[in-house]
This record gives sequence, C-alpha cells and structure tokens, in this order.
Amino acid sequence: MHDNTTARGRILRGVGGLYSILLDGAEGSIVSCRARGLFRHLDITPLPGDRVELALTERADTTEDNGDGGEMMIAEIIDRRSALIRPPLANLDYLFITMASAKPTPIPETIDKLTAIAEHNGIEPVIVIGKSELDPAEAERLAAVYRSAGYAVFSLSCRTGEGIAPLRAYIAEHLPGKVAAFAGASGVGKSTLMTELFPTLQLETGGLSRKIERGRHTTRQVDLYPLDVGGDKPAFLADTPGFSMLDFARFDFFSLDDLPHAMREFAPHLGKCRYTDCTHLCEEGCAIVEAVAAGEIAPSRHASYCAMYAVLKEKKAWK
Ligand SMILES: Nc1nc2c(ncn2[C@@H]2O[C@H](COP(=O)(O)OP(=O)(O)OP(=O)(O)O)[C@@H](O)[C@H]2O)c(=O)[nH]1
Ligand SMILES: [Mg+2]
Ligand SMILES: [Zn+2]
Repeated sequence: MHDNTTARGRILRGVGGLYSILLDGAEGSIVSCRARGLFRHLDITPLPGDRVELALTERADTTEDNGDGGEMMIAEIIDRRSALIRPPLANLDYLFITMASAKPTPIPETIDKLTAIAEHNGIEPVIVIGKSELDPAEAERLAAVYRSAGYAVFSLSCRTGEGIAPLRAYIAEHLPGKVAAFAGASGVGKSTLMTELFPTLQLETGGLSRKIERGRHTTRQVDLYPLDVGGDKPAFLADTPGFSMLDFARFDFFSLDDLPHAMREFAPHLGKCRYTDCTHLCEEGCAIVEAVAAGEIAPSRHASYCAMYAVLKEKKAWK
C-alpha cells in the first residue's frame, strides 16, 4: 500500500466513524471521510478539534472504485495537546462552563468537576451563568463564588439580553485562532446562547421536561463551528450535548495527587499546612480548611473537593 499526503485540516464533527474535516487554506471546504483502521487498533479516537493529516489510500477492494482508485482517510493526528472524554473534544483552549441561575437548578459538584477537568488539562475555564433573569440573587451568588476562585465569570440572560455584550467582548479579545466549547447540564441554554452570539448558527434548542425541570438533551452531538469573532483568525466554538448527573458519577479523569492542583484557589495555600501529607479535608492546621473558615475559599468549592477526593481515593485503593 502506498499513500501520498494530500491535505491537512481540522475535524469539526465525527458521527458513526464518519468525520467532517475543514481543510486548511481552502476557503471553507469541508470533506467527509473515515479514519484508518489503525486508530481503532491503537484505541485512539479522532475527535472534533483534532488537527489531522489526510492521505489518499488505495482501496483494498476495487469494486467500489470511484475512478481515482483511492479514498481520503484520516492518516494521522497532528500534535494533540489535550483530549477530553466528556465533552469529547481535542485541543481545547477555553471551556465555557455553563449553568443557569434556575431551571435547571445548578449543581455545584458537577460544575466543579468540570473546572477541575479543565484545569488538569491546561484548558482555561470560563464560567457562564445563564437565565440570570429567573433568579438574579442566585446568579450573583454563583458569580461571586467563581470570581473569588479566580475565574472570568459572565452572568447573562438570553431572554432580556442583559450581560451578553461583555461575553461577546471577551470572545473577540481571547478567541481568535483558539478552540473553545460550551459545556454544562442539559437545558441550561448553551445552544440558545451560541445562537444569540452567532445568529448564523440557528442551533436547535429545546424546553425543559415539565415534571423534573431538567433538559431534554436537545443537542445530540458535538459540533465545532469555525466562526468569525472579529480577529484576523476564526475561532472554533463547539456546542456540546448537555450532560446528566450520571455522566460524572464515575469521576476518575485524573489521580488523587493531581486534585489539589486542579482547584485554582487552593494554589496560594498549598504547602502551608501543618502536615506535609495533609489531605485538606478536615485536618488540624490545614491551610485550606483555615482559608474556608476565613471566607477566602467558598464552602461549596471545598465540599466539591471533598466529594472528588472520596471518589479518587477509592479508585487509588483499587489499584
Ligand atoms: N428564561 C430563560 N430561558 C432560557 C434562556 N436561555 C435559554 N432558555 C431556554 O432554556 C431551554 C433550553 O435551552 P437550550 O439552548 O436548548 O439548552 P441546552 O443547554 O443547549 O440544552 P441541551 O442541548 O439539551 O444540552 C429553552 O427552552 C430555551 O428557550 C434565558 O436566558 N432565560
Ligand atoms: Mg443544546
Ligand atoms: Zn491541608
């Protein structure tokens, strides 16, 4: 078998083993192709966000020959910097962690799992609190928690339009040439917000189920969109399917030793505990516990830390 490299590009979506790839320097041309069997053997899944090299590969069976004697295949993944399992995306620079002030009720632990996963993978978390008009006091309370943790926070409403402009400005400033995704529970308003920011998208949006006030999983797959955000390069922004609580029930995306470093506001206090092997759960003389008592670290963030600690500890015990 002989191939010749023909093109490079970026994966925008992958469904059922079929990938859409935006070719480099070809004015928005998108090709559709599969990946070499090799990836499956190596247990590597090409992901939206991946930069790839395409090659023209000779077909094994010539009965389907389309005249040129070969087909385009993903031959190689180029310099993958990071890969998330949920949402399944590679090379993210920013993760817009999205919640609603109400409907659905925000769950701090799942939000904090996402910030920790992003931190661990070198992805900048940005907090977006949507539907702020439903419960302005709760939106403000959440904003204070995440601002004090050290994150950029945007509180906004697609219903009233309030708070959209600062997010737009942040995107114009930081996102040209970068890869970002909106992630969060189903029904928080990710697709609504992306359509508000980029009206050409017109993404499908859904209601909430009336009985349990949870989202209906309207968005079914990850789609990465090249978008003009005002800079000289386009940004790549993904809409992702909302998760349910079950998605993060098994939280083992990194090890116990990495956990304290995945909590941004812990950083100034680490190394200052009385005991060097401090778990930062409840020890005497723990600098983290003291910072919580002093109001420097939000109790909900420490509670999330403790919950993640318990899961990761159990995993370590199994090993
Ligand atoms: N009250 C209010 N409702 C909103 C706002 N933004 C979106 N919604 C509504 O919230 C519901 C869910 O919105 P979607 O954009 O589909 O939510 P999603 O996060 O994309 O949901 P999934 O695709 O299931 O993950 C829709 O009925 C929207 O109209 C808002 O600012 N205020
Ligand atoms: Mg959606
Ligand atoms: Zn400690």
